[in-house]
Order: sequence, then C-alpha cells, then structure tokens
Amino acid sequence: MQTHTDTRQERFASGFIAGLAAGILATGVMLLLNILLNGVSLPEEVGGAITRLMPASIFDALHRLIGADAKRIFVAIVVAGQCAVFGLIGGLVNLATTHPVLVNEKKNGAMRLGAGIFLALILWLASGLLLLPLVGAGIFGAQLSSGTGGTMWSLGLVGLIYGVLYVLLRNWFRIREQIEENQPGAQERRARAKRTRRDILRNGGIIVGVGVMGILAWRFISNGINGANNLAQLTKNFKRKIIPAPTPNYGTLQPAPGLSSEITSNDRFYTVSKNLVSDPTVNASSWHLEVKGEVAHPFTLTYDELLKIPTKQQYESLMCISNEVGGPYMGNALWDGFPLSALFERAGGVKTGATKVVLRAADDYSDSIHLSKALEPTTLVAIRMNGETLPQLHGFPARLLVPGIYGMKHVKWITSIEVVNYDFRGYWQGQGWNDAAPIRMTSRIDTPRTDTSLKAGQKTYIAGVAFSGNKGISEVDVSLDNGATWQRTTLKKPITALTWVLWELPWTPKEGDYTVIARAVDLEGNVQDPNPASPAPDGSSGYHTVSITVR
Ligand SMILES: Nc1nc2c(c(=O)[nH]1)N[C@H]1C(S)=C(S)[C@@H](COP(=O)(O)O)O[C@H]1N2
Ligand SMILES: [Mo]
Repeated sequence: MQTHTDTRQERFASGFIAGLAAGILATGVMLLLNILLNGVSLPEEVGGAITRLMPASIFDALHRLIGADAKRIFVAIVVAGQCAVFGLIGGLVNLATTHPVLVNEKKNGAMRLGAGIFLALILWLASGLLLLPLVGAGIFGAQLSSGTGGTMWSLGLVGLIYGVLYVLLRNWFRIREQIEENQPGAQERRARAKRTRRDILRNGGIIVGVGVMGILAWRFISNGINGANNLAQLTKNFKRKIIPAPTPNYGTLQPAPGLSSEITSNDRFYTVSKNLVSDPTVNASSWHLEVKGEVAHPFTLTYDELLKIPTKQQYESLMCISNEVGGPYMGNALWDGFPLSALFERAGGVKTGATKVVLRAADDYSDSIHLSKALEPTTLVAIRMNGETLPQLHGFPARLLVPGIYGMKHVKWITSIEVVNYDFRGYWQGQGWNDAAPIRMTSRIDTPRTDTSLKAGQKTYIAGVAFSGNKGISEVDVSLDNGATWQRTTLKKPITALTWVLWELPWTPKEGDYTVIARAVDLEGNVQDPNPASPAPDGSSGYHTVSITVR
C-alpha cells in the first residue's frame, strides 16, 4: 500500500480535530458530573480565578458592555477555551507520538489504547497538582466542596474518556485518510480540502470580528444617548441633605400597570451568585452549621436543631451591589429567621478582642460583617422566605440577612459562622468591592419604560420604587423636564424602614418629548446622589432617567 507521509501541519490538524471532538464530549461529561454528582468543574474554577484576578473596574466595564448575559457568555468562552485546549493537546500529542511504545507501526501506525490511558494519567496529574492549586482550589481541589476524593474520581473519569476517545478518533481519521490516499485524484482533493479549511477559517474570523465590532458600536451608541442628561444642572441644584427631613406624603396609589408589586414572590425574586454553572443543592439531613472561632463554647447544629430556634418575621428588601441605577437586581420579601446573636449566646458569648464575623457557604463563598453589625437585632439567619421553606436558589437551608448593606453580604447556603479578631476579606473583596458595602439610595422608574410612546391628553402614571437600605424613604420627586423642576410623588406607606417604597405620580401629558427623572430622600433627609457611578466598587449612583415621546 502506498502511503503518503503527512506533513507536520496535517498531523497536527488531524490530531487537533480528534482532540477537539474528544474534548467536547469529555467537557460535557465534566459539566454533567458537576451538576449531578458534585464532581469538579474546571471551567468554573478557572473562570472563577479569572474573575477574581480581574480588577473590579474592568469586570464592571465588561459587564456593562455585554449586559445581563455576561455570566453566561463568559462561561461559554471558558468552556470553549477548555475544548480548544483539549484540541491543542490532541494536535501536539499526534506530532510527538512516533515512538513504537505508543504507536503500532504494524497496524498502519495506529496509536495504542495504552497511549490514551497514559495521556489521561498525565492530564490528571497536571490538573490536580498544577492547575487546581494555581487557581486557588488546592491540590486536587482540597479547598472545594467537591473535596479531594470527589475531584480525583471525577477528573480521572473525564481524563479517561478524553484519552481513550482521542486515540480511537485519531486512528479512525488516519484509516480514512489512508483509504482516500489510495484512490485516484487524491492529490487534487487534498489541495482542495486545504483551501476549504483556509476559507472557513478566514470567513469565520471575519464574521466573528464584524459581529463583535457591531455589538461594541451598538453598546457605545446606546450608552452615549442614555448618558446624555443634564448632569451639570442636576449637580448644581443638588442639596446633600434636607434638614429637617421632609414629612412623607403617604397616600393610596392607583394600580399602575408595570409598577413592581410591594412583595416580590419567590419565583420572581432576582437571584445572583458567583457560581458560573450551578448553585449548591444542600441535603438537609447531612448539613451542619458550625459556630466557631472567638466564642466561649463552639458548637455545631443540625438542620432539625436549627428549626427549633424561635424565629421572628421581618420584611426586608435586597439589592445587589452590581445593580445599575434602574436595574432589576432588587426585591422585597417577608423572611422568617432568628437573630444571629442568638447563636453567640448559645456559644456562651463572644470573646473580647473579636472584631468580625465570617460566614462560609456550601459553594465555597465567604464574606464577613463587622461584629457590631452582626449583633444588630435585625441581622438574622433566615430559614423561610414569603412563608415557604427557603428556596434552593435563595440559600436553602439558611442564609444571612443584614439590612442596610448590599446583597453580597447576605450569604446563602451557610455552613459555618466564625467569630474572628482580624480583618477578614470575603470572596468579592479580593476584587476590590467595598467591604462595608452600605447601600447607596436609589429610585427606579418602573413605568413608563424608556422609549415608550404615550397618547397626548390621556391620563397615565409615572411610578416606581425607591430604596435606601435601612434608612427608609421620606420623599420621591419626579422631573419631567430633565431636572429643571421637580414634583413630589405620592408614597405608599412602606411596611418598615427596611423595605423599598412604592411611589406614583399621575400624569396627563401634552404632546412633546420628555426626559423623566426620579430622585429620593431618606428619613434622615439625605438626598440621593445625582453623580453617576457604575456599580464597582461601591455600588451605583446617579438618577434613573427615561425618555418618553407623547403624540
Ligand atoms: N453562598 C453564596 N451566597 C451569596 C452569593 C454567592 O455567590 N454565594 N451571592 C451574593 C450576592 S452578590 C447577592 S446580590 C445575594 C443575592 O441573593 P438572592 O439570590 O437571594 O437574591 O446573595 C449573596 N449571597
Ligand atoms: Mo450581589
């Protein structure tokens, strides 16, 4: 049989394709094992390390540029990256394996299955001893909730699938190529195939490039339009504080379509977590809550013991520190929980010198709050939300509630509570996010939405929500003329000072183009900050603005 000797380029290309195909399947299995059996997910660990290393400002800018889907797009890129690395390994291995121990020359140069298993072993060691420690997950994921054992077997299985599949595919490609070689016209077909490969690469590159440029241009233009409000005038008329604070203008609101409901149902409540692929599903029967550190008598609770602690009900609204002005990451619920301080009493008290309380979670998330904040009577360990057992997405079996500071500190899926005497920094603080994280007052126009067309002479309502954390709301004003004049809106008397406030202004507009702006004042008289700031590192500020056309 006349065999054509492959060029190095061709050997790499066929090895790459075999590696890529095997890698896509192995990656799929890895993600499935992660979701179903708590196996390790390398894309999540690598992706997590990248987001942690990224300065908060860049993270934030990317988030704004790409929008709400940033997390999904990022995961897709990292997953694709992993598949590409598998392809690359396949290509390099095919270049390097000529040794008779790995390749059986008698069988047309077929790679031995043992070579695939050997490759799996090398990959297993490299990811367990190099990659995982490098991304901060410890040797074989010792720091992860999947643990060393879970990481070892899941990585091993995924590696084996890759190694064996790679060898089979690579050999299959080779046999096919050899059969084709021996048919007439092989030279021509090879040349044509090479041209096609080049064309696909070039055209694909152009399409991706144009697409990316298009998205960037579109975001740039739309950001520019939204950002063009009369800021100089707003800041000039801005009084930081009104003394005495205005007396709230409570009244009955008309049902305005589009206005948020005062209580957000569990299935409509926003969810945010660091977890790129899946959130933890905690098994209540094996779950424990450790209370430890600078306390007299550390102890551990089971879920049944936790349920026996007397609870109280508390309405509280939550807002994510990544929420843009006017953004969706806000909600209000009725929670059942017990004061965090009850756990310290049970532990025989906090030792002198303690300064902070560290919360750790089943997804390896952590954050801390100052001891004084931890001892406030409204700081709760919550176990129910709107009358239901805490839903999995919102932190089952237990989460923290700390009114006045951002959602970031409301640690979900808590596994341990440690009192410490040093300045602990949590998961997001490594990126530069504010550690104290007090909520910056905000108001959102729920209706009408931007670019709505309204009919002249027809009565409608401008309505929305305002939130200050734990300082209440005394006044919300609306401007219809880009900040030149303001009108007071009617407030729905809020449930407590820890919740958001619904507001409304009836409006029968004349024909014209309007720039509608809202601003709030809290019960201490502090006025919402008009200076626009993006969420990183302290939370967003500025006034929500919508453009309305009336015809
Ligand atoms: N364990 C854990 N707790 C967490 C997070 C997380 O990633 N892991 N994310 C925090 C962030 S950034 C926010 S805004 C809130 C969101 O809570 P929700 O999903 O119930 O709205 O949870 C916080 N608690
Ligand atoms: Mo958040």
